[in-house]
Amino acid sequence: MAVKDEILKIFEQDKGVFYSGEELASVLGVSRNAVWKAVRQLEADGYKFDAVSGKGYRLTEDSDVLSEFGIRKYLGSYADKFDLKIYKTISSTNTVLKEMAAKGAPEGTILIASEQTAGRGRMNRKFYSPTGTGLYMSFLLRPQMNAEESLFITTAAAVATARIIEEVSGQKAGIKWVNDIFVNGKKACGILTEASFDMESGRLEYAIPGIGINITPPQEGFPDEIKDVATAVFDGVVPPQDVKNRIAAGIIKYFTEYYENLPQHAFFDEYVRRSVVVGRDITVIGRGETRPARALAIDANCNLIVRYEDGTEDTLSSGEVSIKPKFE
Ligand code: BT5
Repeated sequence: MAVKDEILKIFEQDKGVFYSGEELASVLGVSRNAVWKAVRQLEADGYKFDAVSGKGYRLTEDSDVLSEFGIRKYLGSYADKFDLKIYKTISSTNTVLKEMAAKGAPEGTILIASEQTAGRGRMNRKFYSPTGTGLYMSFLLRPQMNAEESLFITTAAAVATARIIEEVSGQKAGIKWVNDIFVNGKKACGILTEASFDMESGRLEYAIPGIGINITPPQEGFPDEIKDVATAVFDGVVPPQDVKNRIAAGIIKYFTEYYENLPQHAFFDEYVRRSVVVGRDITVIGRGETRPARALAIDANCNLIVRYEDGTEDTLSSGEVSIKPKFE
């Protein structure tokens, strides 16, 4: 492990506690100059330190930088199950993880980034992923299940994400069928699950749910194309300490609880309860047309049941159509 990482581990374990350069140098068996250099590198990565003469350095309580140790700290007994890879910037956590999956990376590999230069939504739409204000993460799963059951991976990820957003922010987190998390009537998070199937057996080779969350608004505001639909979990509110690591860890924990017992669909009731579309007027987009409808219910397969203006009813599966709530 690099000196920088070892030092970070010590500081993360005891945020707020002072360590002198001498102490760190002797614990790690390196020179004081190496410690000083490592602290400078960490500062360049965005960590904030207080340096007090006679006491040494401490990581300030409000240092909010994504890090492996920062996340592991909240994972408890789950920590050993995962291989966490943290990036300051990446093209797309889904794209890179797909490449790793094709080369045999194991289940439990998780990529987490502070910025994506080519973040993707469904159907190759863009997912705006600016630096420093969001959290972008993807899980590699290799479940023994067929295509139908794998659709619940997205649902489970949506409920896990909504739960932790609500827990850390105190804001109601709704789910817009099928994969968006809404806060205050706007989209604060999107989820894209991609999968690969074995042609012969029809079984899943891997599935990669990718989750993108706007934690705070970008400094320059959201771009024009999405400013009317996008929001951040903390908009006009100061986020609590260490919020990115807490949210990342919370998603990992809650999602894993659901994923390990996926056939039980323990997330289902909460998925329905959090729906922001059931009972509302929507527009159904797909199958070559756009039709006004009313969302009636979500069935046990997480399909959306709608009634069109002519009174006919339809069962929509996420693969076929998307919807636009009238309040968007
Ligand atoms: C999604 O697609 O919302 C899925 C987004 C998944 C992003 C994660 S981040 C980690 C992983 N790596 C990736 O490359 N992707 C995943 P969709 O339902 O198709 O919505 C896309 C639409 O959302 C766009 O056309 C915009 O209208 C809107 N949008 C784009 N960026 C947004 C943002 N940051 N916040 C809110 N809305 C956004």
